[in-house]
Amino acid sequence: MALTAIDNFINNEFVKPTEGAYFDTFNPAHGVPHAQIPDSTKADVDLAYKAASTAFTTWSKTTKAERARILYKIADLIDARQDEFVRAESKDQGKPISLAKTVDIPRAAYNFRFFAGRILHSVEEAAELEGVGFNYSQRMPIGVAGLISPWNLPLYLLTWKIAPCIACGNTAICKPSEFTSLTAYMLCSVLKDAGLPAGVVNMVFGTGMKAGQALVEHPRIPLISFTGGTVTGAKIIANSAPHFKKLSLELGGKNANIIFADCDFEKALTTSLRSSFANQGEICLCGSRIFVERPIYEKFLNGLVDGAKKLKVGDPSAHDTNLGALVSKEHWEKVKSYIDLGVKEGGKIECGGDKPASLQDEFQNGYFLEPTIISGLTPSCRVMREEIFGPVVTIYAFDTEEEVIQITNDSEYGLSCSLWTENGRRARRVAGEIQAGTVWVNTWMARDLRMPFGGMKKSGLGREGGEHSLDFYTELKTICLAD
Ligand code: TXE
Repeated sequence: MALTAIDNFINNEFVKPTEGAYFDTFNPAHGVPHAQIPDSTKADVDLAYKAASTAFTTWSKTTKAERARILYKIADLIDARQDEFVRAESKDQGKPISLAKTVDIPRAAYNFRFFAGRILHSVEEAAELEGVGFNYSQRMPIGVAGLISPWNLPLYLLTWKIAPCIACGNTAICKPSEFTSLTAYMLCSVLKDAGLPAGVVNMVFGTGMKAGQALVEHPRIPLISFTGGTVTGAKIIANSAPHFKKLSLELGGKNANIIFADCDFEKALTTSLRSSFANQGEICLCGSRIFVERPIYEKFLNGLVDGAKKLKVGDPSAHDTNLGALVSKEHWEKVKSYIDLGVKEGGKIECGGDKPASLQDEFQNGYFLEPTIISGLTPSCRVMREEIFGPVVTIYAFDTEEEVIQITNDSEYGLSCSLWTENGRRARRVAGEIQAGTVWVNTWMARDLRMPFGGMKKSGLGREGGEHSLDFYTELKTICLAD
């Protein structure tokens, strides 16, 4: 089968990487190469920078109304090509097509629509300094932004960065994950067809070590928005430090899913199956540490195991598939090694633990893993502390509210948490104590893009969403006019 060859997108043109080198990416469901990705280097980032900095001089002066018009058009064109995007995302990442259709691609379009509207409705501060003058604040676009995105929600997370970046008048150089570049490549034509001027968004494909690092170390790129692993986040902080860059880092998580005995049991159970295994557990917001209040522990565990066993793992393009393939062979091995570690640490595999036995022949080399539930571990075990980022959850019985708050907060991470209780006072009390950027009560993954989003501790730096995205993608200044 011919491989899909993709090229960089600089100044609204598709161009080959300067060194002419490409590498293969794999179709995760079949375990075979399916696309060739430019192995871009610093020279390509420099070319993109030239285009983006030239475009900045005019784009930063374009009216908000005109920027919004183009962003709305981009959203409409993503919608118009939705099926194409859905199929490509599922094939490239391994995720079930139903998820790409209901979550990834609609949200990519909505990211543009949301920020198109957002910039039209912002009002800045003004204050009179009596007897002296009048102050007002003004937002300025900053310049060329480096946008580095991961492989788990490829187009969803990339557009979450591009939309506010260009809505605010900046220009961008994007570096999508080397594992999942296809939908970013397809987006380039959409941007051009929507009338986005040349150089406003440039796409440099390749690895983190070469293309990503060149963006981070570029002395004239003043802001970097990154979503990915915590270890990479630490490197980005160190490598960008000499240039005092503005950073927004959305990193890993080890999120608690707390089930109190007074919860709506069926709702908690059904949603916990989703928060454990959606996108094969490859969402930074998945609730991988399940804490259940002891009186309902056995019943909840049995329900969760029954539910997990019924989930259909396999062909990502089949409409009734619940879990597709993990993104890569290396990632499959990493996740599997945590399951093995769980056993060594004294855990009991309640279900799953390996490749499904029932895969059709064509998927035998794919990176599939059964939904896995591990019991019997204590909160100090590595499997209960480190991010696994796969279809693996631990389950643990707790006795008191104080105890569960303590074990939830005893983590290097602080991205999100779900808690399930019908007691409103308890919900507010516990939510107030949890160290996480987002706490969901009786739900999961409900996101209002107007609200702040980000992580505490090693889950990230900064907040994005609504006003907070505008804060990141603009410089805010005060102008004082004397009487
Ligand atoms: O992410 P990386 P990986 C977690 C998850 C996963 C782990 C590693 O635990 O197992 O991170 O995944 C680019 N300078 N999450 O290896 O490496 C890279 O090319 C600049 C959590 O895929 O962090 C890609 O575009 N850029 C998560 C992006 O960074 C660099 C989503 C993310 O890759 C770079 C994905 C460097 N030195 C993984 N090194 C989430 N929070 O949603 C890499 N990159």
